Amino acid sequence: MLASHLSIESFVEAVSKMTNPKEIIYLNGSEEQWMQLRKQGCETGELIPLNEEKLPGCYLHRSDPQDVARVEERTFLCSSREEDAGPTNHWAEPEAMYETLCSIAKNGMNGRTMYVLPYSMGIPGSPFARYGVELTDSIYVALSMAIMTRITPEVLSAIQNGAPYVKGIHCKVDLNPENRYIAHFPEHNLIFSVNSGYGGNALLGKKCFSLRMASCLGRREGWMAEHMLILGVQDPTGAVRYLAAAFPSACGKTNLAMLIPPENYRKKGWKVWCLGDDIAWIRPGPDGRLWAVNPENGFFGVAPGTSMKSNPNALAATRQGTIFTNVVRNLEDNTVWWEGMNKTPPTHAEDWLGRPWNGELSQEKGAHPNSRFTAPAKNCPCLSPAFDSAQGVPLSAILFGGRRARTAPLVYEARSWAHGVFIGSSMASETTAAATGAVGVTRRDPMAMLPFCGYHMGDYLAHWLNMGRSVSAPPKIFHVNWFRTDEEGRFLWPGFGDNLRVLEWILDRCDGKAHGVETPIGTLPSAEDLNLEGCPITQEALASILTVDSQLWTREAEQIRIFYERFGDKLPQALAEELDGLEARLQK
Ligand code: OXD
Ligand code: MN
Repeated sequence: MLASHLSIESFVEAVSKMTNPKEIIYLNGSEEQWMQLRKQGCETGELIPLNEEKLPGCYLHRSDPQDVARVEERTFLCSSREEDAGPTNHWAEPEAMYETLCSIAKNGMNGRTMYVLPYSMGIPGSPFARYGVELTDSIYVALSMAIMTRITPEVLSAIQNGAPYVKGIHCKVDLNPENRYIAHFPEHNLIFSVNSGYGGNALLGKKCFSLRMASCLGRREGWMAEHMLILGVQDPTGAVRYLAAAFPSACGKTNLAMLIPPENYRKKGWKVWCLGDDIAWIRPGPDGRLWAVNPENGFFGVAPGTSMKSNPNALAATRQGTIFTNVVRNLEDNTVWWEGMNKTPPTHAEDWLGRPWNGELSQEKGAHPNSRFTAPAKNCPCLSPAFDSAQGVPLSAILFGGRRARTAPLVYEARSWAHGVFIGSSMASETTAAATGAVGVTRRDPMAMLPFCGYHMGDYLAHWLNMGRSVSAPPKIFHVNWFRTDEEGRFLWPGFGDNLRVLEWILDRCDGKAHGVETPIGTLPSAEDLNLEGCPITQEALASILTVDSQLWTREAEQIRIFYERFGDKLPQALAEELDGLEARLQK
């Protein structure tokens, strides 16, 4: 398996020898096979069918209670040289890790079926597309991959005819957290995941392939794999411009990607089109711009907080053909519920663990904070007509952002591409429930890729600088923060649809039309530069989120300097200079 290319038959044979499944089934994407799998999933209890009228084709899945999020501590990069994994990844020597995993996976599929999933990330046959084969013993994983990727007979024949593919082994074994490993072997084209069934650890096309392995491929081949949403903003003239945005997990990528414009914007004809909510593959186009596609085919979204108010498009996307994981089951009508869906929790229900749950009276949350929906992209009412475009969409702007209660203002524009890379490299956010570990701790998360970069972060930042230099019309870079709070912890900016006001300023800046105020950290709008007609915000709150506090920023710069020390001599000189420049401007 450590050979970089194996025929699919040899791969399947080697894994089946090791894991010893009772049978092997190739999945070719036919509806008949999916139906059969859903039926079996219901028989084994992996899936609970939901109300066919209200939620046609939808199922509830309950994961093992100890297997509910990505496990960064147990995620490894197995490059032959430790320095290629860098200081922000856990490294393991490939041969030794491979042996460990083989011994854990030995007979690990005993009594279960091994499913062979040949899938494409991106439109099969397009220049962006890359193929993978996941071997899994989980029906839930197979059906989720059916939603999240493109599985067609053509992909299998291309692979059988020698097209390169990433090998993926996923084996639940006995879900023992002590023996859980998510391991990547970039030089061997292999992902090996054992003892987890959670999406981010087990749907190997997602984080493992489309970010960790793809970031390595992109570096070699001159493109980028990023943790970004992609959206199109249509203005009243009908012109659509595209933006990509990197925010850490559970910081509102899905909400921004599916934004509904405020009423006054809607009346004028503004529309927002969703192309993706989590991953962007970005390449230089022949016109000197950067072009992006979403390699996925569905949304693996965080359920809590998704409501008719916060994101009606996401809610609509979950109304059919969706798998819900670890949400509340409403026993009155066999539908689902989660915190933040509405103010009327069901009173006759089961919580995410399947225990009886009485919404109003219960002290405990009904849905797990990282409960999820896996929904087909085609269900989304605002899915962009360009979603299936083989060459992707040209980017006008790239946004970085996170949850920052204090330091970062609502929005600011980078002075140059290199300064933008500096902003992305030093972005920080308060942690969420999407990964195990403490929630609410501020951590630096360059380009929101800290858990997902498949090689040395210093080399990754150098790749970013090179990509900007390689095109004549790179997108402009901005930083946004929807999460500023007051002393009592209340959000100052209304967020959601009102974020379009910020996007409008950003796009006008890209066109050289909008005014901005230069500050030491970049260019900010003044209150008059934003269209605030009908926006529920006070002048005082607005002034606060459009202010750069030099004291906080001086501390921020000190912290960035400490963070940068981790990269040693791999830190690109241009970024060290950007940091010096920021400090000098702050001192002036
Ligand atoms: C995700 C994540 O699931 O970032 O998208 O954790
Ligand atoms: Mn993500």
